[in-house]
Amino acid sequence: MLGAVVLFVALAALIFNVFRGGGEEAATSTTTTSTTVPVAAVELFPATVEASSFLNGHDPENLIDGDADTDWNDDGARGVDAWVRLSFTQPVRITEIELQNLFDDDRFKKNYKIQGYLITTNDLSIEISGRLANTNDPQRIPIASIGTTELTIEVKSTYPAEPAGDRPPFNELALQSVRVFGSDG
Ligand SMILES: [Ca+2]
Repeated sequence: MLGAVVLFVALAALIFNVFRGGGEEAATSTTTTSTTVPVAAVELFPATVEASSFLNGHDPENLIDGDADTDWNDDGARGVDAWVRLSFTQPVRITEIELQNLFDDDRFKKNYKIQGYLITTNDLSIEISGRLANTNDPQRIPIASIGTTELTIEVKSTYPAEPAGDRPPFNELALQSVRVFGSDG
C-alpha cells in the first residue's frame, strides 16, 4: 500500500514537472540589448508626393515646396477617401511628421480639414492613427520607422468647412504642408 502511494506521488510529481516545465519554457523571455546610438533628427525631404486627387493649382507638390503661399486641396470631395503619399529615394528613419493647416484664418475655416488620420509606412507593420486638433498651429505626430521609402497619410474623418467672411465655404479639404523629421543614416 505504501509502495503504491509512493509510486502515485512520484508519478504525479513527474506529470506535474512535465507540465510545469512546459510552462516555464513558454514563459521564458528573451532579452535583447540595444546598441543604437541616438542620432539628431533633421528635416527630411521627400523626392515626390502624390495625392488621391487635387484641385487645379493646388497640387500635392505644394505640400513640400517650402512655400507658405501654396497648398494642397483635394478635388472637391470634402476629404472623403483623401490620401497623400510621400516617397523618398533612400530609406529614412522617421521620428515625426508635422502637418500644417492653412495659415490664413479665413481660408482655414472655409476648407475641410483633417480630423482623423491613419498613417502607414512601407517598412512598419503597424498603423498610426489619431486625431488632429481643429487649429492652424503646426501639429506633430510621432513616428518610429526604420527604413521608410513611402509614407501614406489617409484622411479618416474631417472637420467641416465653415463660412468665413462674406463668401460661402468650399468643398475641398486643404492642407498647407507636411514636414518630415528623422535621419537618413
Ligand atoms: Ca507650400
